[in-house]
Amino acid sequence: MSETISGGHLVAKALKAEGVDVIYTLCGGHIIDIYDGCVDEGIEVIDVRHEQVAAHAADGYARITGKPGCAVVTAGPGTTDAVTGVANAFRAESPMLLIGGQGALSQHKMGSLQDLPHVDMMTPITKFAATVPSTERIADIVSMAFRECYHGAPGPSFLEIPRDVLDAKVPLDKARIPLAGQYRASTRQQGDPQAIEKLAELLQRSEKPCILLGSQVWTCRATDAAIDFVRGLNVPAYMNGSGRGTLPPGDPHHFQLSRRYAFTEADLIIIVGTPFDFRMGYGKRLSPTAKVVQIDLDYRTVGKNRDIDLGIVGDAGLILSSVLQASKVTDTFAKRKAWMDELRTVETQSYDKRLPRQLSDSKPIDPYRLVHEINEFLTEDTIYIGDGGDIVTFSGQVVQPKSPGHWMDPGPLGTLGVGMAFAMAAKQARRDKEVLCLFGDGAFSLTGWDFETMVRFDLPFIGVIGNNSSMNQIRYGQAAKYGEDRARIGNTLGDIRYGEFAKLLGGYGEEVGDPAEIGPALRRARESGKPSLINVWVDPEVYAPGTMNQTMYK
Ligand SMILES: Cc1ncc(C[n+]2csc(CCOP(=O)(O)OP(=O)(O)O)c2C)c(N)n1
Repeated sequence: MSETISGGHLVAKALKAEGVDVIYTLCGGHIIDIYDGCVDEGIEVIDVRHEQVAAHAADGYARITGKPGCAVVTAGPGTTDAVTGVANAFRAESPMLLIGGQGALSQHKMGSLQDLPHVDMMTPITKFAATVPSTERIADIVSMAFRECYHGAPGPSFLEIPRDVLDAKVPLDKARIPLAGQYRASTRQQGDPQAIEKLAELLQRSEKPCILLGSQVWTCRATDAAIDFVRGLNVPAYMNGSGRGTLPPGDPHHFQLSRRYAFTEADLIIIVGTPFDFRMGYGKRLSPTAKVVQIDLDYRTVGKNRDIDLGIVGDAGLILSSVLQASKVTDTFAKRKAWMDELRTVETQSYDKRLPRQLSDSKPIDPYRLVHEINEFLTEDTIYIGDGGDIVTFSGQVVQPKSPGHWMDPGPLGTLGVGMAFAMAAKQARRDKEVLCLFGDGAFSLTGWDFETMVRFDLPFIGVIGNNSSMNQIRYGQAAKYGEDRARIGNTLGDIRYGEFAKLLGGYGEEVGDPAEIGPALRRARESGKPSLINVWVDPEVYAPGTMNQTMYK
């Protein structure tokens, strides 16, 4: 009799072929055979307290490692709980696979436990969503789902595997089992050579260029190419999303606070790997006389929401390298020195204006002081994660990651609750790194129970809560729109001592009310070697300028 294999073991073999070494999950009877397969293949199983966390962790794992992340959840409520994580990965262009259980095919539409139309639900927020129809096809369809994750800009895929399909055994020689490295090709695209020549010409003529290095610079692992580009052609660089940290703070080409000025004054604006969405004012805040060039992995993103002078579709690294090669570097350094100096002056003025707030000794603590202390505390090896509203808006202005790939935020879905999951994935994938996550108290309370998972799996990280006992970003809008006396509806939180919560769950915790204690408390958390929460009581009456400028409140 020929050797047989079950569906769950086929899933594990396909994951292994893809290089996935961990799955994030919350158990259910529909999916246990996958766990058993993971045991055989040496794939770690990290079980969390909420499926949203499992899906966010798979997203975070993909961002950190460059490999697709994988979450496995049970049918029905397990899959619906994971929807937010998949949606976040979809908007953030993060390649991950969610596998959901499903009732047995033999009981299709009979009202089995936890039966729901998962594929219909997932189709609009994935690049690929399908039911696996037979045990023999399981590993093949898993490999197909991974391939789909990398079509154009990356994104998530979803598969549901009915219980009888997953649990059945089939002869090993009847199933296609993909071999590592042999079932999908590189999708890196070089970009149209004519367009590359054209950009080189535009750069040659430009006196005041600037470049925005967006998340795809990290997705494409284009850091070196981007650095060579900006240094070789003397172009001031701004960074957003996962592109932050491409250049280290202090680098002569690293700019941040003068972005609006640069976008208004530049004669050439190159946007790399970030869409003209709300974060970019839909592209409307760029100088009307500047030449605008957009480089993106996704053809559909180029020229969306505003016209451009040149679009190039493809891999950020390959394109920036080719443009540099095609450029005749002559007197660009001398030519653009005045422009670089002009931007540096604007940058320094903004920084100096804000510095007194960053050094403020006031009590309750000014949120600017908190994010300043965090910025001072970060090392080249600290991965920084932001999860919250107003407090994270403050941090976006002040915290600068010191290395590429060391910044994680939810991305354009703006999902609260990603922080614990991203910390979990980052620490699990990179044990050599320090992980620091800044939470709003509102954001923390969405997924905070998974602090216990961090303890259980010995994943030390430094959690900082900017605690204002409110959902302040929303409260600001209510006050602005309806007046102070109606501003407290639906956004008030209890005064929770999260430092005690951390200790209760087996971690390290502290309460901080004195600004001078923030730095020492962070250092003690680092030294504890445990998952930690430093609960910092910040002034609830102070709002970030970014929050106050949001047009939806006006
Ligand atoms: C899952 C989710 N629910 C609701 C929101 C809307 N929202 C945006 S900011 C915010 C307040 C967050 O409060 P907190 O984390 O305490 O940060 P704070 O604004 O107080 O600094 C809310 C509820 C969201 N972005 N995501």
